[in-house]
Amino acid sequence: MYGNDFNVPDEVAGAGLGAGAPGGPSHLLDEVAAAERALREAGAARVADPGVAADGDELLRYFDAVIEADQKIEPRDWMPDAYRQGLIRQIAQHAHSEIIGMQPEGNWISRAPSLKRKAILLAKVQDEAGHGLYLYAAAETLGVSRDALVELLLAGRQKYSSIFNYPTLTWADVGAIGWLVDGAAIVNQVPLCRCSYGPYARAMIRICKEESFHQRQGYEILHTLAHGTPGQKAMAQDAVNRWWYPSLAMFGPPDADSTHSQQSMTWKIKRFSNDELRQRFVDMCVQQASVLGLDIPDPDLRWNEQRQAHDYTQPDYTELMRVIKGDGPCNRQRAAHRHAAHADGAWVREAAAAYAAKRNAPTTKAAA
Ligand code: BYC
Repeated sequence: MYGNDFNVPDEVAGAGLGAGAPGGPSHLLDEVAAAERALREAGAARVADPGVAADGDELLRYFDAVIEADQKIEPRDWMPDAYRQGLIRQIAQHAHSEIIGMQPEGNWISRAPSLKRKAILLAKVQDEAGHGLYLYAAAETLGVSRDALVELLLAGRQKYSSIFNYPTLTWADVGAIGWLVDGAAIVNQVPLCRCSYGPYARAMIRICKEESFHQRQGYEILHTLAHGTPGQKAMAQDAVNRWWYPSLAMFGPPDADSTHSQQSMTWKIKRFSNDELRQRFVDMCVQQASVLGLDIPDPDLRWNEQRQAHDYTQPDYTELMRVIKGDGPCNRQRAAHRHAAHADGAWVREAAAAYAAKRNAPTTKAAA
């Protein structure tokens, strides 16, 4: 079991965070493990290569056959330019999200309520930096440099997830981010472990294993607060009230307005639509919230027997678009902080480059 630093009460296990419970991280980790096995098997069984002399049509047929057979496209393989550019777009946005995503929680490292909480949060935020690095590395296999992607982020020409443009006002927000934001991230990212592009799929397997720990730490913070004083419980509820709809919006616009979903699903980059994943997330959270003793702030949330899923209120997609375009509560603050951190880190990049150059320089033999 990943990231379990406290004894999971029986009712929590039953609510989806315990081993194998449907929709919970352990269950999702089973999906990650299955994706990892499938990835190895796909590597061992390649569709017959058309050879170096193949022309455009043959190459496209080969590409389509690899996707059809659920095998992986690797950096050495020919791929349509739109597939390459689409992947660069998504992987870069994903990497930027991990890096910008360090800010809201980083805000609480120096104010965590105990040394243990501080150590856990520090490790978690550090993990997010690691995820960013795996993803930039995956993007680099498509022929774009990490420096170029970082420049595009700094210039505001590439996006990052809308969710990180909301403020963390109290310690309970750290719990709500772990439970809801990392929970949404897991639901969205587990299917990406089966993405048709090998380097992205491999990065996602490692990321999902770590995200499962992140969700648990958030859930445990909220569980503790919700079972503490009335003031602590109110603080936890307030955080859930503020993070619920932005978390639903993380899955993107509704399917009818999603520009990339159809092509992305044909190419098996995305495996499920935005709305399908959003529904899966809602269904997962309902039972977990009841164990926490916290309410999901949606008066219209109810089980629909016919659909075998919960009906729920959609997030405000006009707000999502506004936040994506740069007008969320914290967009300017996040961009300013990233610019400052990038400038502050210039000497580290220079020192690392100088050290690498020195190590790579041909050694000159000392004169006899
Ligand atoms: N925020 O056609 P659509 C984390 C954009 S990191 C901003 O449906 P697609 C974590 C979309 O990019 C979580 N932009 O797009 C880190 C597109 O714009 P462009 C990040 C959004 O790609 C630290 C346009 O709207 N996760 O969990 O098919 C600490 C139309 O959308 C958003 C990932 O990046 C949004 N919420 O589907 C804690 C996962 N939604 O590019 C936690 C990988 C949509 O045409 N990415 N847009 O200018 C994906 O799965 C997909 O890219 C999305 C969107 C589901 C996000």
